[in-house]
Amino acid sequence: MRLNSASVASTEATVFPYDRSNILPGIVHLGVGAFHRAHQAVYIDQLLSTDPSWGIIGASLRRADAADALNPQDGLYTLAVKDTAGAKYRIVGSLLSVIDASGNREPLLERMTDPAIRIVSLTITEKGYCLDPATGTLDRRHRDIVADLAAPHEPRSAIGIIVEALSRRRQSGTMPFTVLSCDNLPDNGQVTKNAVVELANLRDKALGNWISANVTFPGTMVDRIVPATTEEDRQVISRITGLEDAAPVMTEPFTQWVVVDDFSAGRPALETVGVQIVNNVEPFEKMKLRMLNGSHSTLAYLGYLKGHETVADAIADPQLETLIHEMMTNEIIPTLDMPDGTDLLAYRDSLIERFRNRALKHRTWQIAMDGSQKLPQRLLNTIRDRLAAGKSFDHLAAGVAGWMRYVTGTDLSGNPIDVRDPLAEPLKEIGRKHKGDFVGLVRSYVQIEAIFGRDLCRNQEFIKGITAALKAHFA
Ligand code: CS2
Repeated sequence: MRLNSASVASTEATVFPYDRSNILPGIVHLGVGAFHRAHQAVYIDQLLSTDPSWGIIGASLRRADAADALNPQDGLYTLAVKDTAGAKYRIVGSLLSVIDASGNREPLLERMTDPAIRIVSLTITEKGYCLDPATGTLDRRHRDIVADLAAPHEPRSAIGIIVEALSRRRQSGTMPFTVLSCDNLPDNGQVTKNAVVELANLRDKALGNWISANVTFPGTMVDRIVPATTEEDRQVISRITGLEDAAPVMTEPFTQWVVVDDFSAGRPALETVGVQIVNNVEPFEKMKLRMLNGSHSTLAYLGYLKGHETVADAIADPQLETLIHEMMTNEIIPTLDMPDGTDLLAYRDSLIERFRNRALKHRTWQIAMDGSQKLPQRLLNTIRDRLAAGKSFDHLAAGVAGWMRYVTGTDLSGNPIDVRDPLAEPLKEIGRKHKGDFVGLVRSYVQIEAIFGRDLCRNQEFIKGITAALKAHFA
């Protein structure tokens, strides 16, 4: 039997504790992938019994699969929380439906102009923002942005969709929604604001000014490890709950959401369900991106190349464990400036424990994706700080060297790697050209300004460090 509003009564799993017929939509969420369903949607699920006005309407922008899987289930899905001690299953009810906007944006735009919608949140991954990764500003030459300027009422990019929806709200005299980025970008609120205002300005200065003055973009730090769901997970979860679920998600017990309190159109009482509401999210964001994501990417590239399929396998490799431990302790922590009371050594230890979670099959290949978009905030900015302080960065350099070796597109035995990255082709081309020549490889890669900026390509200390790491790990 398929999971849906009628069948849910028969499951053994824990079920959302409210009457769904009372729930009203208050949030539109762009990008209803596994991360959103295991993070924000779960926090909202926990508060709907006290405030039913914040139901979520999801939207998928690129593919129809989320809508196809979730709508026949009335938006319901199973959340499986797993660690080595066991698993807990819960049916989440906060996602009311999913708009398939992959072909036609109009139904989504109409929903976004509904005054009941007071928050538009996003998990569209780094590349979804159409930024220059090195500077974090809108890439005006991005083909989706070019298309959005040519046809602003039929936007392609998420940024274009937000601008168009805000423009319609302005025209109809409807108060704007808050734009809530939940992606792993440094300064995600401000970066999203800059991109939205810049695109709006290119359309119409008055619109840009209005957005700038009236729309808020709270910064957030989001954290929960959520591997992609596999067919096997789907089968196991359906068997356990007794209901066939085409869109379950699997995650770890840990979850964290830190949000700046800046919602112009009101917000749910997030603090009642464990969200940390702060005035300044920047230190938390930096801590998480550098410590967790920086380690994750390093484990992904070096781990993949050493033949480790999952993060748990990679961290069980004593050499990699030592590298990650030392990288965090000696090279990352000294670059962080945290509010009093933050114990960074305890944070480090908890991250290593989370990486060890064998119940999650988090593939190194999955994390290795889109490295060109991730490297600056995860590793390169930390290296910049180390260089400026005249300090060593050997372990961080190993992560960058791992990325360079990985994106050549051939593994250490000469087999092809399925590199998924917006820059995959040029990256592999450079790899082919400089096969076996580490010096040439580094010199060519660092010229990619979108990743390395204008500074690192000229920094001899940096180039020397990365070349030495490539030799040390791969010669
Ligand atoms: C991972 C993140 O796929 C990746 O790049 O590093 O998705 C990571 O699992 C989350 O940021 C954890 O909060």
